[in-house]
Amino acid sequence: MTGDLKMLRELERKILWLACWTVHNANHLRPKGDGDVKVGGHQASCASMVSIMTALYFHTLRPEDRVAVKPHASPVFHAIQYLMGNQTREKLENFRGYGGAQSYPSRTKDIDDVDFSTGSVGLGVAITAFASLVQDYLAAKPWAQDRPLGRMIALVGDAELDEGNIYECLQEGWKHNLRNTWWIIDYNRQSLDSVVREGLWKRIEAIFRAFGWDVVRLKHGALQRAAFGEPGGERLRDWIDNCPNQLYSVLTYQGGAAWRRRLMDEIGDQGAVTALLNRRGDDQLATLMNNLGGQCIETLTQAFDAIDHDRPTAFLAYTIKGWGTPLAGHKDNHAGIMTKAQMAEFQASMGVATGEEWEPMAAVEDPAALQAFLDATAFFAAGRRRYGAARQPAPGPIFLDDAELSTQAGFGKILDALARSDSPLADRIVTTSPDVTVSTNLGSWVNRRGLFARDELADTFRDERVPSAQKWRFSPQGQHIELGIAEMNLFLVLGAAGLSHSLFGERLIPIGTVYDPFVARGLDALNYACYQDARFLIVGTPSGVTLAPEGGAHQSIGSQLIGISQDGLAAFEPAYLDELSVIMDWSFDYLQREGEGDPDERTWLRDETGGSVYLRLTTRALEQPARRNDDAFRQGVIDGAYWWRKPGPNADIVIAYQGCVAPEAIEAAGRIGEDRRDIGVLAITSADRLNAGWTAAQRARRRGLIGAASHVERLMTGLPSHCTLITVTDGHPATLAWLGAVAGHRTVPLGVEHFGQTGTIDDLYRHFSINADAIITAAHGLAPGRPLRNLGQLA
Ligand SMILES: Cc1ncc(C[n+]2csc(CCOP(=O)(O)OP(=O)(O)O)c2C)c(N)n1
Ligand SMILES: [Mg+2]
Repeated sequence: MTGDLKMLRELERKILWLACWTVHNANHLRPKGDGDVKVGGHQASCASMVSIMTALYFHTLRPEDRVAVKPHASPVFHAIQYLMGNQTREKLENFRGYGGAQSYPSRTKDIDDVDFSTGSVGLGVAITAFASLVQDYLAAKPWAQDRPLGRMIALVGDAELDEGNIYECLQEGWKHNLRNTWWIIDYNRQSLDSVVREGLWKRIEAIFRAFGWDVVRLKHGALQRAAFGEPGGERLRDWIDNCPNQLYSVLTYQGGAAWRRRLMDEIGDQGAVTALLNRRGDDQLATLMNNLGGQCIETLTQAFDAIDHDRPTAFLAYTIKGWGTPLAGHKDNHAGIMTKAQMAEFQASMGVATGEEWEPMAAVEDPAALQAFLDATAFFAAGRRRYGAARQPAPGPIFLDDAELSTQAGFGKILDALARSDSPLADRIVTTSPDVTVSTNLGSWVNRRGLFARDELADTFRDERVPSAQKWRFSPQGQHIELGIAEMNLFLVLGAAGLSHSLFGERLIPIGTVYDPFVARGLDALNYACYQDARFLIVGTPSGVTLAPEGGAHQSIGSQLIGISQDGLAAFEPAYLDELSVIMDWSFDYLQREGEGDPDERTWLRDETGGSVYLRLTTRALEQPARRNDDAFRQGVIDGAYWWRKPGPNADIVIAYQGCVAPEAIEAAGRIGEDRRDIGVLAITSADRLNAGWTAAQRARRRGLIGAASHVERLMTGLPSHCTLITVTDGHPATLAWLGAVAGHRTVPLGVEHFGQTGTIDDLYRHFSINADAIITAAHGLAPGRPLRNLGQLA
C-alpha cells in the first residue's frame, strides 16, 4: 500500500494539473470565435474532487462499479480518462467547444465511457440508487447472466443535497431494501453562490441514518490525525472542529501565514500548541490545515477499503473547494478560473515544463513505474463497459375485439394478453408506476406477473381469503416495481431500467404509467432519461379535460407539447384500439433499435436510431370502427396520420383531430358534409412525428435534396389552397395549429387553453369549444359558401 500511496499521490497531482490545464486552455488560450465569451469550467469546483476520484478510480473501483460524477468534476473525469488513453487530447483542447469534451460528463456525447450523465443536479445522484434496484431486479431473474454486483456510486456536491428528488429517492430506496449504493458527498461547504449553513453535516447524517444508510464521516486527513496525537494536538482538533465554515474558507484562501496568525491568536499558549505550530513552516502549516479527510488519499482509500458490506453508505468527505490551487477557499470561486499569472505560478509549482502541458508523463518522477501502475488498475482492465443486448422480437400487434372501450383500458388488456403469453418479450417487460398502478389499468398485468422485491412478501388479504381483485404478491420473480407517489422517481427508474442493456448487458422493456398531468411533475427526470438515451414506454393516462368528473386539478393541457418538444421521445395519442395495438407493437421494436442510419426518405424521421415512446391515453370509451389492419393503415398510424375520410378535389374544409375527440370530428364532418363538398377528416395519431418529419424534410430541402417530402406534406398534396383546416384536440391548440403552415392553409385551431373546470365530457367539450357544434361553427365562420344548416349551440 505504501508504494501505491506514492503512485496515487503522484496521480493526484497529475490529474489536478490536467484538469486545471484543460479549463485554462479553453478559457485563456484557445482562439475564440466571434461573440465567444468566457468558456467557464469551474477549476475550483472540480479541484475538491481530485483526491476522491483518484482514490476511487485508481484504487477502489472494479469494472462492475458505476459512477455518476457530479457535473463540475467533469474536467477531473476527462483528465483521468485521458491518462488512461480513453480520451483524446483534441477533445480536451476543445473542452466545452463544438465536438469537444463535455462540460458535464455525458453518456451520449462524450467518448470516454461515462456511466451516468450529470448536469441537472440531484438527478445523477438518485439514478445510482435506481440503477442498483435494476441490478437487483436482473440478479433475481433466471434469464439474466450471473455477474458480480457492482456498487453504484454518486459523487455528490454538498449543495446538491438541497434538491428534493434526493429525499424522494432516499425514501423509495429504503422501501426497496436498497444496497450497493455509495454516495460520496463533496463537503466543501460551498455552493454556487455562497458558503453552506453551519452544522449542515448533522442534518445530513441524521437524514441518511433515518433511511437506513451507514454514514462515514471523513473529516480529518492522516496528517491532521497525526498532528492531533502530538502534544497540543487535542486543542488544535477542537479548534478545527469548532471553526465556522466561512472562517475556514477565508484562512484557506489566505494561506500559511494567516493560519499561523489566527491559530496563535486563538490557541497559542507558548507551550505545546505553539511548539506544534512552530515545528511547521507556513507551507507545511497550510498543507496540514488543508489536509481534510476528503483531500487525503490515505484516509479515502482506507475508508473505502473498510466497507465490507452492501448496505447503502454515505461518505461525508470534508474537502476544500479549489484545493491545491490559488483559488482554494474563496467563496466567489465557484466558476473561478486562475488568471494567466496565477496559472504560470501554478505550473511552475507543478514542475510542468512549457510545451509539455498535455504530456501525460510530464513532471512524473518515474514514468515507467507510473505507467505500469496505470496498466494494472483494476477498474480499467475490462476496457470500455458499454454493453449491448440482443433485441427481443416484438410479438406482432395484439388486436382487441371490444365494440366500445377506452385506450387506457385497451392498454391494460394488451398488457394482460402479453402477461398470459409465452412471448420472450413479455419476460423482459418491467412495469412501474407511482401509486397509480391499478387506476392506470396495470392491475391485470400485475396480477399475473407479480411485484418485484428481493424477498418474498405474501399477500395477506389473499392468504386470509379476503376477496380482492388485486393479487399483491412480492417476489424476486415479480415484474412490476411499485413506487410511492413521486414522479421524479418514476422517470429515474425508467431511466435506469431503460439503460439496462447498456449498463448490464440485459434487455429490459420498461413501461411506466402516470396520470398525464403529472408527466410535468417528473419532467426534468424524463428529460434526463432521454438525454442518456434510456429506452422506455411512458403512458400518460388519463389525459386532458376528458377525465371530466375526475377533477379540474388533474387536467393536462400542455403535455402534447411536451411530447412534441421532448428530444428522444416519440409521442402518440391514438383514438381507437386498432391504432393502439399497432403503436404498442411498433414501440416494442422501436425501443430496442440502435441504428445510426440516415433518415427514412418516406417520413424523414430518424427511425433507425430508435428512442423512447410516450402514449397519451384516455378513459373515454369510444365506439370502435370496423377492424383495420391493412399495411396502409398501419403505416399511417405509425407515421402519425391517415385519412379517415379522404378529401375530394374541391374540399373546402378538412377537420384534423388527434386523440379521443375523434367522434366529435367525425360527427361534425358528417353534418357539414350536407352543405359542403369533399370534406376531409384527418386522423392524427402523432402530431409529434408529423411535425418532426416535416421539420426534417424542410431541412433536407435546404441542403439541396429538393425532392424531400414528409408524410404530412404528402397528405396535404392536392388540397385546394382555399381549403380551411379545422384542428381539434383535447389539449393545447398549438399541438395541431402548425398544420396550416405545411401547405399554406388557413387554420382554425380548437383546443383547451384553460383548466380547472369540472363537469361531464359534454359540459367540458362545449365549454372549451371542442365539440361537434364548435367545429361546425368554426367552419361556418370561415369557410366560403352558403350558410351551414347544422349549426349547434355554443357555450
Ligand atoms: C437543477 C439545477 N439547478 C441549478 C444548477 C446550477 N448549478 C450548478 S452547480 C450548482 C451548485 C454547486 O454546489 P455544490 O453541489 O456544492 O458543488 P460545488 O460547486 O461546491 O463543488 C448549481 C446551483 C444545476 N446544474 N442544476
Ligand atoms: Mg459544494
